[in-house]
Amino acid sequence: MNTAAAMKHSLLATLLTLAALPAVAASHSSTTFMTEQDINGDGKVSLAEFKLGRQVEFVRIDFNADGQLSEAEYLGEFEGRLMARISKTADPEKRKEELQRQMRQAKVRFGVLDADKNGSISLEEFQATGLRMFKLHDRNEDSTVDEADVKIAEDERKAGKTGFVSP
Ligand SMILES: [Ca+2]
Ligand SMILES: [Ca+2]
Ligand SMILES: [Ca+2]
Repeated sequence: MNTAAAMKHSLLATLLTLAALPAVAASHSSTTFMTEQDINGDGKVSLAEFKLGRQVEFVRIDFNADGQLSEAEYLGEFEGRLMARISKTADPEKRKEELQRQMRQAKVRFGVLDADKNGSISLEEFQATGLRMFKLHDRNEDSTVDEADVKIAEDERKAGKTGFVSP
């Protein structure tokens, strides 16, 4: 193991003790987002907490520990989770279709995350996309996603407004 990898592994060990791994991409529902990203269990998600969760996820996907997510690493990680999820689908034809469809979408997502189009996702690129998602949920812009933001979203929905994220 080289020094960078060794350092990364000790970082990973530290992060793993701090955080449960967010298993899925940031959700479009603020309530789900809060449940999934609330690492310390205080019922809200601070920006620092969210960034830490993203970093843990990045480190987990960065299999060869070079600080970049290659397309193979990104798609491979996604495929692993996808296979576990769709293994419940009994029909092999449907399973295959779903796999192909989801993998196409994952490839598109990789292209979006790789903002500078150099063929890999840096931590900065990974965090930038996460930050955009965080800001969508943090409606009152106090750098925390909590009940207050869900309340605003609910009020908006009652008023007939629909948005990219839901309560
Ligand atoms: Ca890598
Ligand atoms: Ca890039
Ligand atoms: Ca907020």
